[in-house]
Amino acid sequence: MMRLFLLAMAMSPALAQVYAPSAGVQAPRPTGLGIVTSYPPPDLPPGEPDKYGAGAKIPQYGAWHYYEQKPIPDQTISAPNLRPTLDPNTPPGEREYTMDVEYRAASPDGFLRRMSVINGQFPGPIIEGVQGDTMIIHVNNHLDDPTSIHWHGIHQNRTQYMDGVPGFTQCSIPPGGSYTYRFHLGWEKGTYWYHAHFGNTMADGLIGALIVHAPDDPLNDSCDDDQMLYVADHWGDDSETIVHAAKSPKGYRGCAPVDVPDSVIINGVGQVDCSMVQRGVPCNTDVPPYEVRAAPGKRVRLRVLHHGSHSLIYLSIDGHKLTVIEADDLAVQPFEVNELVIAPGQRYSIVVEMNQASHGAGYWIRARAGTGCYNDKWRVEGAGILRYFDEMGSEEGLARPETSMWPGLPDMGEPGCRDMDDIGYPLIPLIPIDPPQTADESFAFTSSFGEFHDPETGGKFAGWGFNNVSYTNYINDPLLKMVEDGRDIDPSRIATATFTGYVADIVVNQLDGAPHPFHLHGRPTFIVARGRGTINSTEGVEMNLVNPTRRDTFVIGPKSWVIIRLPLDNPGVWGFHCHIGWHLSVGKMAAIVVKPDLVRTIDQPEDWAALCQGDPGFIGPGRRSYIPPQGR
Ligand SMILES: *[C@@H]1O[C@H](CO)[C@@H](O)[C@H](O)[C@H]1NC(C)=O
Ligand SMILES: *[C@@H]1O[C@H](CO)[C@@H](O)[C@H](O)[C@H]1NC(C)=O
Ligand SMILES: *[C@@H]1O[C@H](CO)[C@@H](O)[C@H](O)[C@H]1NC(C)=O
Ligand SMILES: *[C@@H]1O[C@H](CO)[C@@H](O)[C@H](O)[C@H]1NC(C)=O
Ligand SMILES: [Cu+2]
Repeated sequence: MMRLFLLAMAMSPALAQVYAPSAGVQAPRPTGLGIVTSYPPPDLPPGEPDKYGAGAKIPQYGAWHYYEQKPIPDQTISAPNLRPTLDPNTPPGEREYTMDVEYRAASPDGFLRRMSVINGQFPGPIIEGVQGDTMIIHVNNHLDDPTSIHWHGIHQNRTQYMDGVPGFTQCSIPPGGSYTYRFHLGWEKGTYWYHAHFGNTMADGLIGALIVHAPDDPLNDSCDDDQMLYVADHWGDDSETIVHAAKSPKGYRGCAPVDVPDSVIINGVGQVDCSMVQRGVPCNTDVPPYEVRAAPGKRVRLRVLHHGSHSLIYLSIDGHKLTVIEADDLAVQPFEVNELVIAPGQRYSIVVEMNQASHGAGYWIRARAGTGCYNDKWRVEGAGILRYFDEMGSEEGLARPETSMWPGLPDMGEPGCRDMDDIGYPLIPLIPIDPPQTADESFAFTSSFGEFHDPETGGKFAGWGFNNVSYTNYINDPLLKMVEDGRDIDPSRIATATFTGYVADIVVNQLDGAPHPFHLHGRPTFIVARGRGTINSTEGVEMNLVNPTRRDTFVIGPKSWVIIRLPLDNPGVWGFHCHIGWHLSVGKMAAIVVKPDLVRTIDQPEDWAALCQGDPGFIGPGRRSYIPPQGR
């Protein structure tokens, strides 16, 4: 506790310095493209600077690093809608959306860059449906790179070819191409999201919420106001640049894991320290923090969605307890916390009571990147403002808050860097469901950073994977097609578990000293056991088989393990991967094949097959796509 308190104290001056109160915050959404401060490039070191890592520098790593920036488009981003609006009692039917995927100029945290966004918005538009709907979503790719959209948490029951993972369940949508996703909402309800699944291009802005409403949603009338609260760690460099650098022997900014972000953004807005960013790029030192506005006296539901690429984010609002009511899409027995920890891919709904002040008052929203989980040298913190705001009230005199942080959760050491249900908040489902009491199959995954063997070249390289295999993405020969054709999945291509029974237990031993969030495609899973160290067998392990928590994305802490119990009621070839986008895009992915015989009975639409025109031997994003393995 003492240590926590010191941590909070230590951070306050930094906040004060960056967000010194200024007169009259303009509340409508900042674009980040206002006042621009540009630093001239400093003298380059002798010789040609290596644009992928060597020579150039960034101060955190004791050096400046330079990366070639993508050309800045003329058009800028526009304001997204942040409130779901669809009535849960709408009769189900066909619900149609169009997504234009294109480049836009943006400075989410002040640093000007090219982003890839949907319909000109960042975060992207909220896609909404009601239970029983058929979603029809047309995606038009105006980028110079391939893309695909994954519907995170949606089951894709009998439509696994619509899961949106290139090299897995489809071939990517080429530049200039279009594809229509069509899928049914079965028993899904709650907060989901969508994102690009090509490389880590979701980090360039291809993300948004997907909300499924239902008339019998236990959370349907718990609040007076329902708003998105997107949080993410953010980088000024383009994802392709970062992944390319991460795969080089030097790593990105001299570091293979791409860990410390430039900033943390809230609803797409943040404040980078412009004195620390790459020189020669316009940087706005005066992006106002994002303001979440709600009327005094109201109960506000904030749907927190972490769409970032690495850090756990520790979220708190000064002076306001957070009542957690939903974890991923799961309604949970409500509980109160000062601070919440959320990993990339996860969602939480929190209820905030606007009972502390009257119109005009502001409180800091803090989003601390859990950099202590992998590097305790410095901190990156994002800030937003919770503003008490009457609709009829005045815009005058809205000052920066002067509130201070309350004791939060530890972001390092024990019990830090772990999931909520691993630090004493069990996330008990509101509607109890016991998992099947026995499993008829089991499989174990071990995952770690380490040395991998390249079956093609015989070389060795450092990276991530499962069971000693770093995923090689034959992007034009998707795994689903292989299973359909009755071909075996080459074990040197990806670690694969194949299940033909009714229920499987999956053990995951996570050997790294830092936490990783794991996402299972296809359906939520029961988390029946967790522990420290490694386990070799499920025998004798005590499992929670009475209403355990169930979700689609869970963190496994440093050097720890998890057992998930998976009902095999959804035939398909499902991705199981680290949701740290920088790890996913360099091979930390496994495949779970459920009932291959049934997979073969499901036909894909013709336009699906039409996407697969490229060379089946071509390797897409994944560990060995661009740079041959380095002998290290
Ligand atoms: C919410 O769901 C309950 C049943 O769970 C139902 O009685 C109620 O009418 C619903 N409220 C709304 C606003 O749809
Ligand atoms: C893979 O296996 C080799 C040989 O058994 C071993 O040296 C290496 O450390 C393993 N790599 C990982 C990441 O487990
Ligand atoms: C479990 O496996 C690890 C690594 O393979 C091994 O070192 C350890 O001895 C095993 N433990 C048991 C109890 O079998
Ligand atoms: C898939 O559909 C089957 C048959 O309707 C159903 O029993 C099962 O629960 C569904 N599974 C998922 C994960 O939605
Ligand atoms: Cu990871």
